[in-house]
Amino acid sequence: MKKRTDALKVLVVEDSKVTLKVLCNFLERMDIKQPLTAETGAAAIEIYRKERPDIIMLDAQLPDIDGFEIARQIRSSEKKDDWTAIIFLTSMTKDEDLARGIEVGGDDYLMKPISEVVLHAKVRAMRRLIEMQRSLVDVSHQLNAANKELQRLSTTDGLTGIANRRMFDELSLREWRRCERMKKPLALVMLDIDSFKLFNDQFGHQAGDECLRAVAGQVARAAPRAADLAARYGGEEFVLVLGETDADGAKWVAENVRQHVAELGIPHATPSRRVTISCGIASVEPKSGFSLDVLLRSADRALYQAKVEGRDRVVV
Ligand code: GH3
Ligand code: MG
Ligand code: MG
Ligand code: MG
Ligand code: MG
Repeated sequence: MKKRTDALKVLVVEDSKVTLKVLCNFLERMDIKQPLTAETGAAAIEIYRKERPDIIMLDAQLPDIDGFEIARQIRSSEKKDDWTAIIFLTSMTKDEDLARGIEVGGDDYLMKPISEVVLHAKVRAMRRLIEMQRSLVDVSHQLNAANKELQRLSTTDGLTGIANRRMFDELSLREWRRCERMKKPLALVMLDIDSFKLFNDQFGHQAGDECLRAVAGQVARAAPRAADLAARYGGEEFVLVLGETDADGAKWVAENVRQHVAELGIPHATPSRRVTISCGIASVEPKSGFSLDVLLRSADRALYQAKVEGRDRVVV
């Protein structure tokens, strides 16, 4: 990306060697060192592609491609944030020629012979526009970066770094619809840390936060496919969205997470002496009469059942 203070790169396109020399001398006397030059339309387009000059001084009448056509080609090939100032230099003096020059994408239209004073003034005016355009591009890049960061912040859980509830709401619905189209089952796994209130009471809130981060890491490991999602559902509860997965597949995944969490070996004041999780599973092939909400409630009921049955287990 060009910086606002970068020197101007100017391309002069002119088939008369004498005029070309004069124009280059004018430019050099206003501190535009070694302007690029082209004596044909084909050469002009090639240099434009390679060098992306800030300004093109463009003779309208050239031996091969005419200047208006060159301007049209440049304008149609410019990408977003790309802009080259085009100043026509021509001996065509009719108002209609000027209008056509602007119409095809020219920014200014000067009639020959051109005085050094006028050329310098016009380049200065164009420099002002170029600097404005560069600042706009800067601002738009900053806005894009800020937007991306906002997007990340609004979809990520600050404590654990995994997706938050909002992201879950959005992506689970998308996945539900995708599975509906594919006629494949969608599974939800609700995971909840066992006796976590006691953990906080015993070891403090900060240790509780550490524990949440460690468990979140194991939950995230269980969602490696693009269609999977691991999210913090709230408090010490997590959820896995597993596309194209039936209850057996989800059970296998949940069993793995349950074991990995136990293997973290985080000490706890429970009978098992370590932090464990309980999981509830529900899976269904999305169709009318069912909804994501129903599936979620069903997974929640299974989780409640896992708690009732003694915790540290998976219930479908
Ligand atoms: P159960 O086995 O039935 O799930 O019991 P529990 O104690 O885990 O469940 P309960 O809902 O009674 O308590 C959840 C606890 O999780 C209470 C709350 O303080 C704690 N908690 C929720 N969010 C956070 C957090 O961000 N950090 C910490 N340290 N604790 C949290
Ligand atoms: Mg000419
Ligand atoms: Mg609870
Ligand atoms: Mg709990
Ligand atoms: Mg809970």
